[in-house]
Amino acid sequence: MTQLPLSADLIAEANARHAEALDEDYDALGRKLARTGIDIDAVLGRVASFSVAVPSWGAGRGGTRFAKFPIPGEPTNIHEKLEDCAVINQLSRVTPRVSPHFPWDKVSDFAALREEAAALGLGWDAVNSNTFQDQPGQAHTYANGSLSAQDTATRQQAVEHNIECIEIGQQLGSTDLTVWVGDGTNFPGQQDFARSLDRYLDAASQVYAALPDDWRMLLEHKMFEPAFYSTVISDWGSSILAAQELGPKAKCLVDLGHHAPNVNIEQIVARLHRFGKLGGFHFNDSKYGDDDLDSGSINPHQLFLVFNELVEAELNPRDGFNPSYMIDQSHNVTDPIESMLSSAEAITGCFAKALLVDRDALHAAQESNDTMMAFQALRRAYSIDVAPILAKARVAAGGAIDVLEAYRLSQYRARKAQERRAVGLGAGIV
Ligand code: PSV
Ligand code: MN
Repeated sequence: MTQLPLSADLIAEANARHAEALDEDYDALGRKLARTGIDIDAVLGRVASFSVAVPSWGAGRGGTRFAKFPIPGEPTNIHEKLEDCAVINQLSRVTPRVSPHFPWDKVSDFAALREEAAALGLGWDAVNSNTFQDQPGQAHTYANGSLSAQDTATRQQAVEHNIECIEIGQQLGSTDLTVWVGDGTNFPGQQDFARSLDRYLDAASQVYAALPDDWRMLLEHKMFEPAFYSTVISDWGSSILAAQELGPKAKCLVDLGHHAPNVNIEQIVARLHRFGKLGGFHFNDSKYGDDDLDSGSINPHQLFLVFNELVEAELNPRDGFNPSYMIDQSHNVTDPIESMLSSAEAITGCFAKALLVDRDALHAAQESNDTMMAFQALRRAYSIDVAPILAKARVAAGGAIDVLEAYRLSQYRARKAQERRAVGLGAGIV
């Protein structure tokens, strides 16, 4: 029996106030799209089956290296985080899976945790290992690296932690392990570039060997932070080379914030797909670096162009194309539930716009070197307001027409502020 956190009546009452306007907007958009041969109900069907996972750690207020400003009612453990994720999914109906991070989300009984999530209408996405931080009582420090560390015992510890994550994931019903290491250097000469990569590959292959048959290992690259001179898996090139060396179950995961400024991320998506190595996506946005700002808040056009490539990839699948989509943001100044509701809408909206691209027109213009018409094929789709399609999909699944309005009406956070213990001050993480 699922027991969702918010009152269904409250959502229905809020929806009732917007239903007539939504029908009008949807019908008007349907007529507009029909003029170009697009069946709005077919697009609605595609949008209804789209989903993106939310990160357990995104349910808390993140922070920067300098500070964290907790809010009353913030979750303090995985149980409370699950409850918040259930709110996001109940309203948006597009985030039915949670991606856990270990050891942050460790509990003594994972079978019970799986049931707890199911009762909230949630499943599990990729499990994330953490060898970028030391834990209390840990035998070997990751200060000088983890999977690439010079010290054999440290590497072994990192391998064992990743294998433990796989075992936990099996109990939860996950099929992906996402591996991001903070390994790298802050000084020229600090480490030998080739030898540290060799050590990483050797250790990663031990983790790979422990993957069950139907599992994937998603390698997440990042060019800087916490290491600021070099990182071991710095870019999509290092990532795909490592994934190719490890084997078919190893794929690359693209986090939108993990690139040099102005890098053409949509082209990276196309390249990774071309070689059957695109395994997953972490959505966020940035202005300067790995800012972990809300998806689509700074550069929504880039998000659209990424989805344009993802839809192209879907139409030309290679190696069972099935990328894992996840939000990976840090919410420093907003209620994380509101940020993830807003981001889920931005992400789904870009997917919907990408579906509206007239692919025949785009491809014909590309083939005839008609630059302007190729660009216009994208521009036309990008400029369409797809909000009525998104809202219709949500309502049909029991969600809210206006997700933020319904969330605020529910007073969920204020209620949680009465029930939950306060989060302490300190520096942020993520
Ligand atoms: C690293 O910056 C990252 O994007 C990885 O996905 C981590 O697992 C996540 O942030 C949380 O710290
Ligand atoms: Mn990430």
